[in-house]
Amino acid sequence: MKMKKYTASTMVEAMRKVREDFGEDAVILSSNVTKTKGFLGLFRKRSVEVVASYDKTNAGRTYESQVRSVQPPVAEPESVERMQREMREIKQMLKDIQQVDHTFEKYPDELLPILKKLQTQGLANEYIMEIGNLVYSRMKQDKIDFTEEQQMELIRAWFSDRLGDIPFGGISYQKKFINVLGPTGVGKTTTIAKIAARALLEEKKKVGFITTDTYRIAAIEQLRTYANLLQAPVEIAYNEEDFRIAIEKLKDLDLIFIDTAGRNYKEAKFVDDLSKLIDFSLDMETFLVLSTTSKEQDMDTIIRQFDQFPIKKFIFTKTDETNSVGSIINLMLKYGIGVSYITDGQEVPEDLTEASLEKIVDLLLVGDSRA
Ligand SMILES: Nc1nc2c(ncn2[C@@H]2O[C@H](COP(=O)(O)OP(=O)(O)O)[C@@H](O)[C@H]2O)c(=O)[nH]1
Ligand SMILES: [Mg+2]
Repeated sequence: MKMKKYTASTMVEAMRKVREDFGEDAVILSSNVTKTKGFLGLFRKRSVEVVASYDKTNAGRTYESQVRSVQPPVAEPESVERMQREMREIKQMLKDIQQVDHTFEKYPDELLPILKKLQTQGLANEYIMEIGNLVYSRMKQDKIDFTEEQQMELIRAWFSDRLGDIPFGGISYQKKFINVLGPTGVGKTTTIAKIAARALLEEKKKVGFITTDTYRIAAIEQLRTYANLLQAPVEIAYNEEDFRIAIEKLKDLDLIFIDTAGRNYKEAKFVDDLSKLIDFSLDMETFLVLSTTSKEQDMDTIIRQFDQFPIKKFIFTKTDETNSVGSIINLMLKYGIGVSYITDGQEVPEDLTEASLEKIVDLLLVGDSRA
């Protein structure tokens, strides 16, 4: 097929040139009218550009039908819409493909369910990869596919290894004061009521409470209600002086639980107030209460805000309200701080479990710390 471009000042002239070369069998491939720039819109020149060819298969057809046959199809509004929609779909598909999670693609299929479960639980990817590498390398070494049970055994071994040096377990009963700190509404008051009830019922200890949470009447009443059930005394400390008097009053008890205010501890001022009010030099164990329903990043911020206090262990609450408890492991490994209790409900004292490595791992793998 021969092809040639013609330029002329009019279409008639352009077509005359085409016919000269190709005769009546010429095929017009495209035609275009352009205007050259003039001066103030005057003296503008028109220029016609025609691309024509000669194709034997079209020989004998009329000029008009040939022109029509090579014109690009006129896009109907409907088909423009369809094309736009298809373009959008293709773009979305490309995006989706780029976002496919390639994290676990190096592992065999039978490992994926457990790795994905750990990911859903919010365990940090670096730990999931360590676990994946461990199990996969053992599979390659033994040249077998591991059953779920065999995988679990290795995964538990990984946790024992990594969490082996971290302390677990409840109050020691070696210290007279038990102090709970933490943000608003995480379950501090409920949790000390649970721990105190256990100490009284199971260990036959004489218990009492001091509350420094004097910002809301309801908070004092809440603690009083629990204390009354246990027939335990409650002292209210509005300031440092009150706190000293309360200690004196309760000095004959075995265990004194200190409830603190739920304040927004992202503000450093509240952390300072706390350090003035409570005498941390006492014979005291201090626990930081965090709710597993919080975002890990927020928990992390709180932990750093409280780093001036001697946090012995964490207490993690509300595991009944979430399926992602990977943050417990992430934070323990990050700060090297262990867990004393986990709580999974509002019932006092039932919904409290003394933490151990096995129970935490059960909570993560089986979804139940009481398994
Ligand atoms: N679902 C659930 N709710 C809890 C748990 N612990 C405490 N709560 C509830 O959380 C709310 C706040 O508890 P509270 O002890 O007053 O928190 P505080 O402000 O930290 O003292 C109350 O409604 C408690 O009953 C738990 O483990 N699970
Ligand atoms: Mg409270």
